[in-house]
Amino acid sequence: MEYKAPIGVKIDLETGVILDAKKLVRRLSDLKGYFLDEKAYEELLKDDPVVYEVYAIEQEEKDGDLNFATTVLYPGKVGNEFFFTKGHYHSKADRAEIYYAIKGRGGMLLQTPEGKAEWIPMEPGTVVYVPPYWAHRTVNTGDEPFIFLAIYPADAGHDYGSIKGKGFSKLVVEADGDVKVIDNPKWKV
Ligand code: S6P
Ligand code: ZN
Repeated sequence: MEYKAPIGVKIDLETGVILDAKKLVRRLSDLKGYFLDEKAYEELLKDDPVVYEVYAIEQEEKDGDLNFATTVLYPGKVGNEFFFTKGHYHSKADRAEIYYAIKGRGGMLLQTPEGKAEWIPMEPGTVVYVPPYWAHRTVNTGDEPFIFLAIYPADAGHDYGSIKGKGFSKLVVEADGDVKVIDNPKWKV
C-alpha cells in the first residue's frame, strides 16, 4: 500500500491566501451574462475588476478523498446586485460540501434543480452545510473582502452550465441601504 503524505498548510486569515495552492482569478469579464443589469455590467467592464480569487489544494478526482479551497470575494455591485461567485452544482450532484466563513460579510444562495432557493447569511465563524443536489453561490454583502474556506469531495467536480444558462431564482441586492433577497425577474424553470 502506497500512502499519500499528509498536508498541513496555513490560511492567512487577513488575506485568505494559502501559499503553494493553485490560484484562480475570476474577473468581471468571466461573468458575462450572470448579472441582471446588463448596462451596469458593460459600464463596469471598462475596468474589468477582479470579482474573486480561489486558492485550492486539490487531489485526484477519487471517491473518498477531499479538496479544500479559500475564496476571496471582493466587495462591489453590478447595478444594485452584489458581487457573487458563478455558482454551480457538483458534477456528481449528490456530493455535499462544507463552508466556513473567515472574514467579511456575505451569505450563500442555495437552490434545488426545481428552483427552490434558500439564503443563509454568513459572518466570521458561520459554518454552512451544502447538502447533496443543491447548487451554491456565495455573495459579498459587505464593504470588505468576504473570505471563506470550502471543503468538498475530490470527485465532486463543478457543473456550471445550468446556473450560467438560467441563474438562480433569487437575487441578492441592496435596497434602501439594506440587503434584500428578491425574486429574479428573468428566472424560468
Ligand atoms: C468548490 C467550492 C468553492 C468554489 C469557489 C468559487 O466546490 O464550492 O471553492 O469553487 O467559491 O465559486 P465557483 O462557483 O466559481 O466555483
Ligand atoms: Zn461546490
